[in-house]
Amino acid sequence: MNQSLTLALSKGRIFDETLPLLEAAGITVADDPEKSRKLILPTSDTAIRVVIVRASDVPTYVQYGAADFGVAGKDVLLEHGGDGLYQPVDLNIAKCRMSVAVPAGFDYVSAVRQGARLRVATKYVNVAREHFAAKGVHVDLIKLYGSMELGPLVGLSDAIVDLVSTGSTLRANHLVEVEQIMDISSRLVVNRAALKTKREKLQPIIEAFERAARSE
Ligand code: PRT
Ligand code: MG
Repeated sequence: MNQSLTLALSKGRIFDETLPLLEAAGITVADDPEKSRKLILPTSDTAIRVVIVRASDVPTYVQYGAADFGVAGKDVLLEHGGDGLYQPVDLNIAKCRMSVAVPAGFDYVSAVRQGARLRVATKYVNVAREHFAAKGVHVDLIKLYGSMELGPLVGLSDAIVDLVSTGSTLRANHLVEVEQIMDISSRLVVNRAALKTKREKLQPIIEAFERAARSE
């Protein structure tokens, strides 16, 4: 039986913070994706390779079985929907929160109280739609793919929904966090079919990740 595995990771914080978990499972990756242009990285286990994809594409690769497993943020998984994915472990890495932010001086509370229709720029339209619907706030959602912080500065939107970790990006752009929607961390995602056909090879890795994540 073919028990070789492909792991989908994005470069940057997810790659960096997954390395120690891989090491806990006895797997090391020789290449640094920041330096190498390779998209397929071998590991110390000849049966395991890492593919480097965009953070928001990780669930898609795993869903279609192009990767057997991967690591993706809760933000990305909520937008993707999670079809075909088994999500066994919250890895507790790449932590941040998803928040509503507005320009300093914009009275968000009064705007909401008065039932104003807010223009909200975000990459996270599904989460944002649910959040504002649950609060009964009327919003026009404007889909962006990045640099949400610019939206209110150039009059594209009244508010943004974005990820915040240190808060320095908001501060640098004179925005203030007015609502925290949810805490975000990254999860291990596994292709549902691979979980059955490659269980022997996958299970020990899932368990090692679980133990390592718990002891963080
Ligand atoms: O950057 P790229 O467009 O290639 O893709 P990406 O932004 O989806 O990937 P990446 O690697 O930046 O993020 C991968 C995952 O890391 C996300 O899906 C989140 O789950 C998680 N994560 C954790 C974060 C942050 N912290 C974070 N701070 N993702 C993005 N940010 C950004 C945020 O969008 C904002 O622009 O950092 C900025 C805010 O940071 P502070 O520290 O200034 O508050
Ligand atoms: Mg980014």
